[in-house]
This record gives sequence, C-alpha cells and structure tokens, in this order.
Amino acid sequence: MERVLVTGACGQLGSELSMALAGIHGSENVIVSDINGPIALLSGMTFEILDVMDRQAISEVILRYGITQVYHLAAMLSAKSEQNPELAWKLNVDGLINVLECCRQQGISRVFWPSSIAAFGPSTPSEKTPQHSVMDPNTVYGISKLTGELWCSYYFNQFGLDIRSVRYPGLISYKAPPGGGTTDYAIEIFHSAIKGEEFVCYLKQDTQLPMMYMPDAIKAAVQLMQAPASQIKVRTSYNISAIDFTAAQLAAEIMQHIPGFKVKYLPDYRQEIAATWPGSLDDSCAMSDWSWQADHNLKTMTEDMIRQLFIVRTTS
Ligand code: AKB
Repeated sequence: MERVLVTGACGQLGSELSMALAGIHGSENVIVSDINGPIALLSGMTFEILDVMDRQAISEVILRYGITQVYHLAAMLSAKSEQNPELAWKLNVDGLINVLECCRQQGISRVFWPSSIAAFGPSTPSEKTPQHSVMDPNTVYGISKLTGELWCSYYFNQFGLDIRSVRYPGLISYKAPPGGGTTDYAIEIFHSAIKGEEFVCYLKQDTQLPMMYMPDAIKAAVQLMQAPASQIKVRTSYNISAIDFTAAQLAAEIMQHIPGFKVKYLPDYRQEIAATWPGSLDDSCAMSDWSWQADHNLKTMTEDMIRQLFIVRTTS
C-alpha cells in the first residue's frame, strides 16, 4: 500500500492528478498540500499547508503520514516567473532540491516531478524535437526546468532515488484554472467562446505549440509512475506529445461548434516566450520505454472542453 504526498495540489494539474491518485490508492492514502488552500476539488483528502521552500516542514509531513511516494508539483509557471525571476528560481529549483533531499533521507520509493517543453530554447530544432537535443532555454522558468531535470538525474545516479519525469506541453482543462503559463490562452479561448465574447489572443495566430488535454496528462503521470524501474531509461525527463496546433487552428476548431466566434490577435511578452519553444516533440522514447500514447486529438479535446464548460455554466 502506497501513502502519497502531492505538493502544489491546488494547481491546475495538482487538483486533477490528486483526484486520480485518490481513485488509485484510496483518498485516505493521498495527502494533498499547497501553500494556500484547500479547494473543493480536494475534498475527502487530508490537506496540509506546505511551503516547499521549508525543508523541515516537508520532512515532518513525510514522517507524520508515513509517505512512500511524492508527486512534487509546486512551481511557478513561465509567464509569472518572468515577473519575479528570483522567486521563481527559489520555488522551482530550491523547492525541488528540498523535496529531493527529504525523499533521499527518508527512503521515499518513487518521486514524480514535471518538467516542461520550456526546457528547450531558441536553438532547439522546433519540429519533432528529439528526446536528446540542444537545450538553451532563455526564460527563468525554462532554465529552472532544465536545471531541475539535471538535479533529478543526479539524485538518481548518485543516490538511486527513483525519480521520474515528463516534459509537459501546455495543459488544457476545465476543472481548475491555470496559473500564469504562456499556454493559458488555449484555455481562456474556450471561456470566451462559450460566453459569446470576442477573444483577444496574446500569441500570434501562426504560433504553434505542443498541447495536451488533461486526461492525457494524468495518464502520463500515472503510467510512468506505475512502470517497472527497469523500463525507465531516461532519468532527466521524457518528451511526451499529444496535440500540436497554432492559435488560429484552435480558433477554427472552436468555430466548428460556435459559429461567429471572433478572435483578435494582440501579441504581448508571452509571444516572445512561446517563440523560443518547440512546435512539436518526438516522444518515441516514452512510447517505446513505457508504452506512452495520448488518447485525445484537437477534435476530441475541443468537443469535450465545450461540452464540459457548457455543463459547468448551466449548472452553476
Ligand atoms: C507554461 O505555459 O508555463 C506551462 C508550460 C508549457 O510548462 N504551461
């Protein structure tokens, strides 16, 4: 029986991943934590206020609940990180090292930590970016993710800590709001569309980014954590891929359901961030090592997002 700790559990990924983990391990075995909260989505699970910059506090929570696995999700996303680079570094890198060190000291059996497409940079080949490629991120978030990947690999090689990671694309979901990412436009656009409002997009219409629907993001984390250790050959972070689209392609797909929906393009500083990220990733290593395969494409994701958001709107 596993006892699981999730950090950053109130976030967009954390809230839905915690619910999935409660379904797998039992809600009594999933301890959810965040620096703020709790939120309604986490009801039924034990909640702890936890600042991952406080190593002692992490250690105490692990000990108190007999934790055996950690999903460390607390982080600051790309757009927000550019507003406060020093704090982003402290949270994303020092926070990760605190978690790794507590896990090492307390013999945690498995750790999950998300990296991002942001770990790549302007010199990276932008189409079908290989698993092993040039990595020269020029955002503080991207630098923190690349550094984090190296720390994970170091803890695996030096101490045998079984830490596993994926490079998430932009995540699209409707249950919990995103928190300061460059890819957030791909969620905000749906909210404008169902309200019948014009959407002002902060990316250029032809900017293509790798994206993923939340059920696939959850599937990736769960599948990677359940794979036998012998199958995990990449100890930095795995490329995973699902749906690659430009802002204009997403808008056109939404217009299939909501004719007359209008989008205006007014690029801001986030366009510069997006321009340094790949447009698509080669995820063949994840496919062959632990049988990764996304389920959702642009059509099925868009249909489901619109259906779910209309349900939320009519029932609230
Ligand atoms: C962001 O936009 O910052 C995140 C990411 C791609 O890691 N969604």
